[in-house]
Amino acid sequence: MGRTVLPLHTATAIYYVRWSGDHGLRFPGSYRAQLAFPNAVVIDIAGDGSFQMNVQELATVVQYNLPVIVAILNNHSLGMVRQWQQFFYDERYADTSLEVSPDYVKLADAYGAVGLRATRPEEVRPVLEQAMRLRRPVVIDFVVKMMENVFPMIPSGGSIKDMLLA
Ligand SMILES: Cc1ncc(C[n+]2csc(CCOP(=O)(O)OP(=O)(O)O)c2C)c(N)n1
Ligand SMILES: [Mg+2]
Repeated sequence: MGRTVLPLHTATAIYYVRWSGDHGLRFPGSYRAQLAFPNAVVIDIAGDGSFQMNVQELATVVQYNLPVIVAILNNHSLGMVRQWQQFFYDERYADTSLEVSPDYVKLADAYGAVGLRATRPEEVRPVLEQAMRLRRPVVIDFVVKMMENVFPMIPSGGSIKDMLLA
């Protein structure tokens, strides 16, 4: 299950974060949080791969008009696994490319949600502000580079002293 970043009792802002559990669970988790705290700003910070696991739940958020914001960090890749292949498997990439992906703005629109996109750093803040003002189900496609890596990481089987920082 996704992990909330802020303690739930604050209930003004709830974020579900990337890599915090099984693929696909954060989106349903985030709209349940929204149901429990209707006035909170709920943001599901999702990988593109993870979001695609339960994308059909867009129908639920639209049906119940839950103003959840899905912020997709779209690297067109199962990035964590790709990063593992890069560092520990001699760049032998297998089954981690999501080069063929849906257009998330059109997909949101097709479900009756709002689709927004940011492709440059200076667009991040305005697009988030726009999403928060709408109080409707929103999907934001934050387009990032496929080969951008996430640190720190600990190689599998390693301990905290083996942590890679860059
Ligand atoms: C149901 C399930 N299957 C497989 C995994 C293993 N797994 C962890 S991260 C990851 C890739 C994540 O891809 P994406 O959601 O696009 O996030 P990114 O790493 O690219 O930011 C996978 C397959 C998982 N966590 N849950
Ligand atoms: Mg990804």
